[in-house]
Amino acid sequence: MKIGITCYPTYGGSGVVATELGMELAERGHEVHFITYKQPIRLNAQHPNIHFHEVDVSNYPLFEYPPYDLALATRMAEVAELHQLDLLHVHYAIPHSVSAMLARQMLAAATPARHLPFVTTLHGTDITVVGADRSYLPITRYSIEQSDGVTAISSYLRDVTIREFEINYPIAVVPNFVNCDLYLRYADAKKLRKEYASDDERVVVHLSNFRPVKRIPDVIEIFDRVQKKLPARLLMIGDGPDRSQAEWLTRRKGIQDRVHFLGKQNEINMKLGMADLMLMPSELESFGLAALEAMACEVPSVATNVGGVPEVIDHGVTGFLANVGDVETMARYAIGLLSDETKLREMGKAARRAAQSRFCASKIIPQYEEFYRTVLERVS
Ligand code: GMT
Repeated sequence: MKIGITCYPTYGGSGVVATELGMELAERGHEVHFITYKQPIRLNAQHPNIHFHEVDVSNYPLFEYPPYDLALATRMAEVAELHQLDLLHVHYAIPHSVSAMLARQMLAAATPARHLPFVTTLHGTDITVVGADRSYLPITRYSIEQSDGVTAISSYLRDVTIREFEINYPIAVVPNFVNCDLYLRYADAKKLRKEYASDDERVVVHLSNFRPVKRIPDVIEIFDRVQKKLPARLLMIGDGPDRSQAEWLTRRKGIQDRVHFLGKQNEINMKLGMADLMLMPSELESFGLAALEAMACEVPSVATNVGGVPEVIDHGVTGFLANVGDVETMARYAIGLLSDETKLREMGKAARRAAQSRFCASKIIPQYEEFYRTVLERVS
């Protein structure tokens, strides 16, 4: 198949999922065209089946708000025409599904027999935060209903979308996935580990885009309690608006030497593969991709019992869940686990088994391929 993929290329899990999906599809012989305003961060564009088309947004002074969605629609139609795409797959509804809808209409106007189907994958904040804003809700709902196929990354998100948006349209659940051959325990990562921690210290990790929904101060609060009980370091991977507040908090607590703000990183698999525990105390997660990536690396998570997280983490088996803001309980779980090597490694192994049996790319990519085939059959 020839597939056009659009996502937010720089921030957030939806862009990561879209990029990994494109690379996996390319590996399986499909021709994949990324249509985005920047090259996606995790994209290895060297593969012969992968093509990248940049969306150029004109910045004429009259445009206080440059119309990105229109530029995107135009580029989608151009690329679809030039490369005879079979379908578009957009990740994150706003504004990508609206642009795809316009591209489909433009192509049909030029060639009435041409119906370029588009699939929309809902990731979370496009529904729970952005879509719930009255100014975006009607157009989001419309573009979801106009899609030729809709998927959500968890049952939680599917149910919320149907309930809150009153959508009368089938939404398939295709969960997020991880490349289990790449994300695994790195026994030889001792050298990398030594860059941050000595042999007697535990390595705790947090990975996100440092937005308020991630509750970054809670990560610091939990770690502060942990490091009072046992020798440990915290790796903060990623960047975003709440990073400086967190840096300030670590200084105020006098733990700045134990907390490493690494910023945006490549080779996340290596960093996770040498860690002991993941902290994910988010206000909301429709899925929690960071926890899944950690699980594949035999790293259990202490996380919040929200949204789709219980679909990923089995409380007491592959990690621990607590209520939002309950840093005491989360610290207690973290300390209990980090001070018991046998339990920590057992839980890590259970986490990897769960990732392998339910969320490996090799299991999920065929579901997307099947979904595309169904859509194409329906519209042909
Ligand atoms: O919260 C983020 O990291 C950004 C956001 C996005 O759409 O890029 O993440 C959402 O999609 C991820 C990938 O599917 C999920 O793993 C996250 O749980 C989800 N975030 C929220 O629901 C807050």
